[in-house]
Amino acid sequence: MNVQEILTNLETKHPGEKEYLQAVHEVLESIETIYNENPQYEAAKIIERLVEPDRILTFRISWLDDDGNVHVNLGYRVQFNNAIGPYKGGIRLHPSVNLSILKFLGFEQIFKNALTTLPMGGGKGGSDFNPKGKSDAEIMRFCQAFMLELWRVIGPSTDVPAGDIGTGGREIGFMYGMYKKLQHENTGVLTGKGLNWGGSLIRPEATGFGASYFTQDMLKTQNDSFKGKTVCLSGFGNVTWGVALKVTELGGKVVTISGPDGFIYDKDGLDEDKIDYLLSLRASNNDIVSPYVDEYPEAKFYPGKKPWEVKCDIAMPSAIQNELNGEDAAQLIANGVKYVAEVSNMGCTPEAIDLFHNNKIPFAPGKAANAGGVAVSGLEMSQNAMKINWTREEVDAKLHQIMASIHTACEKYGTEEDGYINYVKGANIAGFIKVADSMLDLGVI
Ligand code: 2IT
Repeated sequence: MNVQEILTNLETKHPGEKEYLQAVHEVLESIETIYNENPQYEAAKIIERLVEPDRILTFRISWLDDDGNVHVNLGYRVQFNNAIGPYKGGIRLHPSVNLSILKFLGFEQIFKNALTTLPMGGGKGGSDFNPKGKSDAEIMRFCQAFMLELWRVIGPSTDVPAGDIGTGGREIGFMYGMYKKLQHENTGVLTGKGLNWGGSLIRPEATGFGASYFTQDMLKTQNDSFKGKTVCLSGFGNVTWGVALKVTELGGKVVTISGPDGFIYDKDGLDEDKIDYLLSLRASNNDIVSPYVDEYPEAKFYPGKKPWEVKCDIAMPSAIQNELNGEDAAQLIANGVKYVAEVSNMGCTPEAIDLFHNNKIPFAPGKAANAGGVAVSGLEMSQNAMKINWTREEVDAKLHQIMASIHTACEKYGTEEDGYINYVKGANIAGFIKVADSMLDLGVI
């Protein structure tokens, strides 16, 4: 079957799973030529096997709130592909979570993890539970109930979950505590753990730091740097915090952050104090960004709006999938944007990506730019397995080197005749070849 027929079949088999179909479509479009040139892939039905998860676990989670009321949520673990290593990927806790979203995230994770150079397969999990506004005790009861089901299918060499939207250090702690109790072991089966109990230095900042290093490499291809550049970010969680920290250190000026309630424009740019404040804002657990202007009255809050209307040199969407659409891209381009790097997974719609490509604006897809998070998760697994801890400098140097190698892979497979680097194509082809060739080696399983 050719790529188009496979896609049509998939649309018939999984109608309505729009995020999943969007993610598959993007990858298959990039690899079509390679696939057609290598008949061994078609003979082994590599794509047909790669686009369906190895298995999906769905379960019910029942938990009690502080008033004694019973709540019921849905839980999932999508074990997508383990050709190059144990399933690896985060747990998303957000009311929008459904199977389509977790399948898209799990599918993306296969290629992202392959790009890190570390031995990790792809997976993702989560629940439609909304952690916002919940007490610590409610979060704990939910996380324990979640792990009471999940523990059966995970293990340090089988499937290693981590954080994602709504799952941070606190949630990982409650989940890991319950896993250890059930399994009687200390093998570090989750990553993003606290430093005192098996975590790695730099893991909280890793996604943002990695994305900044990657963007810096992208700028270097144009003999450019972050110095003096105006940068628009979205989101205000861990990922945005890490990007803000590193971009500011590298000489960029971060002028926007955002939440579900709107965006903040701070013309003076974020500084160390403001970046620290981001963390406390996040810790308040209210999911609103507007209190920033109470603390820093010179900044402006734009309710219900996205930051992409602000003039900037570099846009780095860092919140959630499809947060930057065709209209936003057109506005950014009209305002003279020079570079775009997705820090969120699939942060840009296909229409937005087409516009960046057609205007020859260097555009980094999430699976390349945000791979630093899972890369340092992989380094946490290594440290746990060796029962040692690396220093901050050691982890940061390894992260830096991994991001540079991802950039080199994108350049190798994505450079077009006119010299423009199509990072989407480069990342998808590099990730696909590694996984597809591994699947060939491993036989039909
Ligand atoms: O999207 C991602 O790469 C993550 N949420 C991190 C996954 C991980 O296993 O650290």
